[in-house]
Amino acid sequence: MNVQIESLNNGLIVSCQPVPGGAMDDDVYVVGFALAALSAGARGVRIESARYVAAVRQATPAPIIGLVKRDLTDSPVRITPFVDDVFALAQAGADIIAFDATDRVRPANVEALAQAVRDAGKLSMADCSSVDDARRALAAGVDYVGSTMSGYTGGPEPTEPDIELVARLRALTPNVIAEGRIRTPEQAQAAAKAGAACVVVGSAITRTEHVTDWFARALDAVYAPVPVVLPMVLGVDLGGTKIRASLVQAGAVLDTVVFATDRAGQPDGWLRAISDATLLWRGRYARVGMAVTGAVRNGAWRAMNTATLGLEGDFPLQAQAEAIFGVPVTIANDAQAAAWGEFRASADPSDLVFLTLSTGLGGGIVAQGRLMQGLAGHFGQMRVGDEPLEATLCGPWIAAEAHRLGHACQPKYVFDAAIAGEDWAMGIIDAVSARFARLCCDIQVMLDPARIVIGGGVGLADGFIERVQQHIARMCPAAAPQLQAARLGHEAGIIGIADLAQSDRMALYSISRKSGIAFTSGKCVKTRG
Ligand code: ADP
Ligand code: BMX
Repeated sequence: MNVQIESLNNGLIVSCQPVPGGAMDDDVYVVGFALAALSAGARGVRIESARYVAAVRQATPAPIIGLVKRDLTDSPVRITPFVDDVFALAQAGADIIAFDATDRVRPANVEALAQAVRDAGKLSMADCSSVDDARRALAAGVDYVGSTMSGYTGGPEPTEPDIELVARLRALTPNVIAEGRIRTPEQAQAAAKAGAACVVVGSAITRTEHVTDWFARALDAVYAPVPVVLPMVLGVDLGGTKIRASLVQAGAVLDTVVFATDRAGQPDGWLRAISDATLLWRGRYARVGMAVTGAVRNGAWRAMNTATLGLEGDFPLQAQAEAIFGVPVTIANDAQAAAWGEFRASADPSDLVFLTLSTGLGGGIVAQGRLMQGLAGHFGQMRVGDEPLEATLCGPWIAAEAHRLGHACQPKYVFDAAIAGEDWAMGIIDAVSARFARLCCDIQVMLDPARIVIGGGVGLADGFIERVQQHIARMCPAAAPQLQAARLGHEAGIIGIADLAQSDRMALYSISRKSGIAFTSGKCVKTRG
């Protein structure tokens, strides 16, 4: 018999989703959590995967919200991305089928998923990140809208639930499910008062690793000696010209190697070269952070411009790096990592944009204390005619232009010649500075950051920022950005990615099963040969 739309109303739903690959990722625990929750007053359960839905369905007639989570390389959408997933969940016995309803690149659109749920004779729940998502989903005929995806479509995860979104969804429909970061009875009450028809609680009830982590951190703060000694991180900054690897602890660089990127090579070779160059540090670091030129999404890495680095297609960087280094690996775009490094290194909490002028032209944005991820900040990919902006705004263009004028030399010597007053070189540097100034002015009117921080081999070259400032003063006096050289210099990316890796505690769980290494609050213990 199909459940009625009212069956979940005015109640608690417990999401029983074990940490993937964790110790509780098994039928017996999922069914146990579901039955325990239902026996204590939950009105329904939210269950991931057709296998677990089928197992729970055998054990109880209570309403089940089913979903499937997938990590796709060509889409950030994770929750029930395919129409076939809908049918599998329906077949397994789900009453309500949840799917991601965000407006992102996706294999199946919201209309097709909503229709598939109807075809299967089930109710649908659209997991939304915003009011616009919900509006579109309701137009597609979904039964419930949830606040599930709020805070998960870019930037670091917030810690608080998005009660305001719940209230805004309630203005659209009474069928609102509050979900996401609800950890206390008081937060659940706030969601209900904001108008949620029912409230989903997950991690706080069924993710032992998360709850243990909250308590362990709280106790660490009391028991650990102050200052807390943070474990070392191997930070890597892989650019189109050079690779820098450093041992980093608490924001301080302890040791560094720098070597040329083999531009004719491929990712496996670059990873091997990094591993070889840092072999002596093995055993000293507990995590690895890799900042790489190119776009980073869901553990995969892809070049935006193969002229900057000749990487073809998607490369599963996180998994491959974890296999090589044997510790959890956090990955990010190089300029975004540098933006974060600069943000953390300064006491100023206002918004900043970081620009690296190097082999390519990269950028990162920190807004309201959050690093924007995905493609955000890829200013070098903005089009000028058919070409990306970075085609004429990067180190290799300076070298090519010098060559064209009969001076075969590296950008550094073009800068030296410009300082020495040679016309040909002054012309080149002036053209680059003017283009860069225009970009800074455009960024200022788009994002109005408190400062634009500049890094990269060319960005930090002698006299470059001063020349850019001269152009800005002429070009856009009313919207002149505040320019600063990166205070961390060429280490901004390394320090930024080390900090991101340091705080990426959840990465610990992702490889604990695969590697046979169990991690307990920063220490690591080998559990099998
Ligand atoms: P990556 O792109 O690998 O991160 P860099 O930030 O060092 O590496 O940028 C490389 C580009 O910067 C190259 O085109 C290089 O010639 C240029 N470059 C490096 N050092 C200088 C310098 N002191 N002055 C001008 N250009 C430089
Ligand atoms: C390119 C792009 C960005 C990167 C920027 C700076 C690729 C391979 N890279 O715009 O992701 O941030 O270059 O990279 O498409 P770098 O190598 O110059 O430091």
